[in-house]
Amino acid sequence: MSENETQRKIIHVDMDCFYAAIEIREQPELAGKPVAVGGSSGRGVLTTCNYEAREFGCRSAMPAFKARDLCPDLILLPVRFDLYRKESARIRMIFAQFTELIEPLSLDEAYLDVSHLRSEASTIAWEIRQRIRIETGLAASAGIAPNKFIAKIASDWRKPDGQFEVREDEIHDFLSDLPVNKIWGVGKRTAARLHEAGLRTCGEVRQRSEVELVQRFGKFGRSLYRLSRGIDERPVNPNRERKSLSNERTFRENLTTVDEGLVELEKLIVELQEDLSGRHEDRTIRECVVKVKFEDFQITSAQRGGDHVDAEVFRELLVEAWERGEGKSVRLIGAGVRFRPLAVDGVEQLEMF
Ligand code: TTP
Ligand code: MG
Repeated sequence: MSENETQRKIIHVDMDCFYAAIEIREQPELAGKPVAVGGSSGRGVLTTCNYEAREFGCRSAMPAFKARDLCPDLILLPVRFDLYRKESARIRMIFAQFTELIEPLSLDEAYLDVSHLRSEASTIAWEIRQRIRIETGLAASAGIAPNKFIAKIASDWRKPDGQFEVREDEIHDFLSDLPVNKIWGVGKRTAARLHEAGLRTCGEVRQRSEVELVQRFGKFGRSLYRLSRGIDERPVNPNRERKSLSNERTFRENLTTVDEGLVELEKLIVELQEDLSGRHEDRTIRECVVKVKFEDFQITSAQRGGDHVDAEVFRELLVEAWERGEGKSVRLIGAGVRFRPLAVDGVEQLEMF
């Protein structure tokens, strides 16, 4: 970094076992016991569990029956999203007392840019966590670093109820042994491809040239090259909120019949459901969308209002989009959902407190 470039101070705050912590605060007699939230509705998986339950091996996204096998005394509570949204809004109001540059990632997580403040970033992080504890009774952890990528990883380092700072000159060592699946943008599928290429840690990725990474991983190779060196210039973007979630696939050979398309669509729906059950259960679906790209690169999409992933609706949308091609073959199919905005009810409800 050149001397006239000021170093950024980014904090990533992540609440500890968020839904479970709120439920335990509401029912203090549960403190110290293994508690999980979820399981009763939907596909019967935990949204989260407290650290007592984690000692038994219980985890987010685990089927409830399996969690009960691991921990027979587990107390399993129903999900109360309205309550969690309210708490999330309170926490965001606390962030706003420190900086306007807040980028929420989910109900319990946000990036804060505090570069413009005079105090040490770690002191600010500590104060934010104190305020959260005093005003909500909940524990938060924080990561402090010169960029978003490192700050987010660092917030996991001293969980629960802790914080960890990585300074510019510590980034290299911090990343050396970091598993590739922690790299921003690397999901299960990319991680598998990295493993196939013999790349398990950021340190190993660093040993490959940018050219090689781009050859193997396309455009994402360039990100890999940079992120594995801890270079991440993404700004903290206060208006960013995920508006949609989708999966798409480009086929090696174009598909010529809609029946082939429907087979591929089924796989995309399964992936979409997997992704949704991971991190987006707090979001309300507004619309289902199917995208089709034809042999001549013309793109069309068909959508319909709905509040869940309904396979039948997706199939109808695919047929609708497909027919617009009037016999053209298909290069790509995508399936996704659009969400309702998150923040609105949160901020407005806060007036009640
Ligand atoms: P996380 O921050 O991933 O988890 P957590 O806050 O429960 O625990 P940690 O102390 O490790 O941060 O997610 C925040 C909330 O999002 C979590 O309380 C419940 C919800 N969630 C799901 O609904 N499904 C999931 O698979 C995950 C990971 C989280
Ligand atoms: Mg959390």
